[in-house]
Amino acid sequence: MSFQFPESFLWGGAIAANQVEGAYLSDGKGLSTSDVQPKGAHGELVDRKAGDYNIKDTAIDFYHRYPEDIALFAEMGFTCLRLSIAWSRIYPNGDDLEPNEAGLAYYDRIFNELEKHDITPLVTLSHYEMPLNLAKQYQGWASRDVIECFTRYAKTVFERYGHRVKRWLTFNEINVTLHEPFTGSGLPRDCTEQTRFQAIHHQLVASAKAVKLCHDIIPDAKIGNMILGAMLYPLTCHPSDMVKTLMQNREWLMFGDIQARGYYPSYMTRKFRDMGVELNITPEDEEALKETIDFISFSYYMTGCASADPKQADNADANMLQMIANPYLKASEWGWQIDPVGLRYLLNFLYDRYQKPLFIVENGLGAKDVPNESGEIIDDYRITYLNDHLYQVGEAIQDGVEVMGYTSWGPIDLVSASTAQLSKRYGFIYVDRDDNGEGSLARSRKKSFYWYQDIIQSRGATLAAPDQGQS
Ligand code: BGP
Repeated sequence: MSFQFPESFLWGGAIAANQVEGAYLSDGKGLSTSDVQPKGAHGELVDRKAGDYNIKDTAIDFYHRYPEDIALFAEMGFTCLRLSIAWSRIYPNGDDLEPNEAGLAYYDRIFNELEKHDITPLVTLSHYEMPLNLAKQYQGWASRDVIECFTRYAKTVFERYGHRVKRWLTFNEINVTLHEPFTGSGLPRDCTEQTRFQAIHHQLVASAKAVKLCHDIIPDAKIGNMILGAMLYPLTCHPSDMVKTLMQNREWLMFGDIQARGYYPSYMTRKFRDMGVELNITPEDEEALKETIDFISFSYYMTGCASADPKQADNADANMLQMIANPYLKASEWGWQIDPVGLRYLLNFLYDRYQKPLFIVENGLGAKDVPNESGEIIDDYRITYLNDHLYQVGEAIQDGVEVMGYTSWGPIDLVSASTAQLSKRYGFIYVDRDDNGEGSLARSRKKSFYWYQDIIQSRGATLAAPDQGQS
């Protein structure tokens, strides 16, 4: 690609506290909802008992090894690291009135380290976890009281880190409550639609209030939302498939529509009526929602199809949800359909819809990596995946889309959110640890490490034109 990405484009990777840190009870941290999901978001919930096992208790021990890991990110040339703060490190029970100083001090150390390497932090306030106490005592986001707990937490971290953290996101994949209500909102899986949408409403109000706090406390910061980009194409060009696709895409678009425009879109009136959902929206909520985000961020792993034909069942795994498989696409080992061109499509689509800057804050390939006889990981499949997606980002920029940056998911191997496997590896950096927790935790560079280093250094000029399949 002769095209170079703009100089201001941020290059890096994305991690989440509960998938890398470990140290799940250190320095006063409280239990989080992630701590009771030892098999990941798709698995069962457990009560924590002394001595029981959750791979995330240690994860990849980023809590202690962050200087080495951040140095490796810097070696690749990262200008940005997306990370999350574990809410339960700062407010162990969620409803505490005073923050936990040891938790705050930990993230000071992380930001010091990033500063040392000139890496811009992009911080998610809540990435698939909340203090467990809030889920147990308040029914998670079903309770309006949680809005205040969250805004207290957001205010604390904005005040503490605002002088050095200028890029923020509110909730990771805020639409996930539709698919995994416990992971998204601390709600049981069998909650009613009424409860689910009321919880989502509370979360949207909390998000908007955090945006306002951020604007007031850190006027030179930018804060975005974060959506699981679940783009569907019509399975056929039958008009009924078109309408079905429109309706299904609105399920995830609703979140961005509210966060970017400041009010519920009119199409939700009929949807709520059809579902029998009556939301309690106060005049204060309506006022709060008016504070809109500065940019849109999203994760992108796959696309799928929608069909009005009831015989067409969802047959492809797609992150936290399921979709109808697209016959033109191949899938990853975990069944997620790989669609680089869809990323160009989605970037254009979202920019047309919102006219706000976009940030791709997750994209990557989960794969089983097997070291060769010399102990090296030759992960050409990952290089191809990332190359082809980044190539399409370049195309979208040339289409006129304003793209702030790209943080690949899991620049270092980490614990999978959906299945809690470490063998589902995304990293440029290999971590010696298996699904049973065996291994030295030593880090090593994969072939993709050097590839990404080169891409960042050339600002995308060395991306290869996709040579087969889609272009
Ligand atoms: C997104 C989550 C991440 C991450 C990623 C990959 O949904 O925001 O936390 O884990 O997907 O998913 P998985 O880890 O299940 O492979």
